[in-house]
Amino acid sequence: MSREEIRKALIQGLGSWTSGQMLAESLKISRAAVWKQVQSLRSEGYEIESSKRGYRLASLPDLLSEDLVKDGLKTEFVGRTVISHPSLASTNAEAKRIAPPAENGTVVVAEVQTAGRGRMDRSWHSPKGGVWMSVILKPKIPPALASRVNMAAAVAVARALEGLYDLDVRIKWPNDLLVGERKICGILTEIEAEMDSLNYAVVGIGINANIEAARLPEDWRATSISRELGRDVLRAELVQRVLLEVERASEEMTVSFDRVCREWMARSATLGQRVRIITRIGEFEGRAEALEADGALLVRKDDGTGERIIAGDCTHLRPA
Ligand code: BT5
Repeated sequence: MSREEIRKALIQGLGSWTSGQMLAESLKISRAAVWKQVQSLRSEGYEIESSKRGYRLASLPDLLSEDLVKDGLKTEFVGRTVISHPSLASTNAEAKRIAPPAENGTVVVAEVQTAGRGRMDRSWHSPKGGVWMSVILKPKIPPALASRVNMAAAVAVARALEGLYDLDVRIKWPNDLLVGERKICGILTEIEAEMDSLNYAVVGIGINANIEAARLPEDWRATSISRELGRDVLRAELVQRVLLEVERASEEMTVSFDRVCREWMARSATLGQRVRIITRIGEFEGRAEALEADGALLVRKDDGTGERIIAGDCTHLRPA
């Protein structure tokens, strides 16, 4: 317990000195025991200076540890349980493994993913500095409405990035978040369902947070928060905001989906664009004409016929 008290005291006194003697006295432990806890916090990544005056935390560490994500988290159920790993193959795979007995809103987060996954078995590049996380949600909706969870997640992350960093975030169909024409976040929602009930949804969110442009291959047309802002951000704060927005959007989704849906459409970067669509059965070009409440995209082909796409890939083409 003294670890947590020492950690909290150092965070409270951020940038100023806290006497080791006083810490020892108030916790009724020896100064050597305080030192041991400080050493262990240092090994976790906390930069703690020491001098005759005591200990000083230089700045909040940019870590996604359970306590930093939970410190001051303002949600009711999303993030009540946070499981943080230094490295995982994929947070979605881990979340699916633990989902059946897990409580609604459980979060799995990793500093690094070694086998991050995109849609359709593609891989997702997940180096240090990003936010790679999965939220287990158990909404009481029929499986036919599961696409709503995916749409709510996109709206939630867009609200978080806009609210914290004033970024203009748009949604490229089906669910990429773009700043300008560059992808800053990818979302992969996976579900487990019976005929008439959704057991759980795992919402995988990958945000390029503090990642240098040079580490994102140019042909992906990707960007990161640090690239857009010209500075690094505190990722734990970002995770907290995303969790808060995911909770709000998931509640909105069950009360009245209409608002989430309208915002999802209003944020669309795809509507009105000339697009190339690739589905499992073929590919074609046309104009993205409308979005529907179930997440489908309506494309007007060059021969005038309309096509309703539920799943597939979409490339924005430059106007001819
Ligand atoms: C996605 O797939 O956009 C969904 C990505 C979801 C990632 C999260 S991270 C936490 C959770 N755990 C997981 O294992 N996954 C989720 P898709 O639309 O298929 O995009 C994949 C394509 O984007 C790749 O083929 C690359 O071209 C490109 N790409 C890969 N890594 C990227 C990155 N970090 N930033 C931007 N583009 C990337």
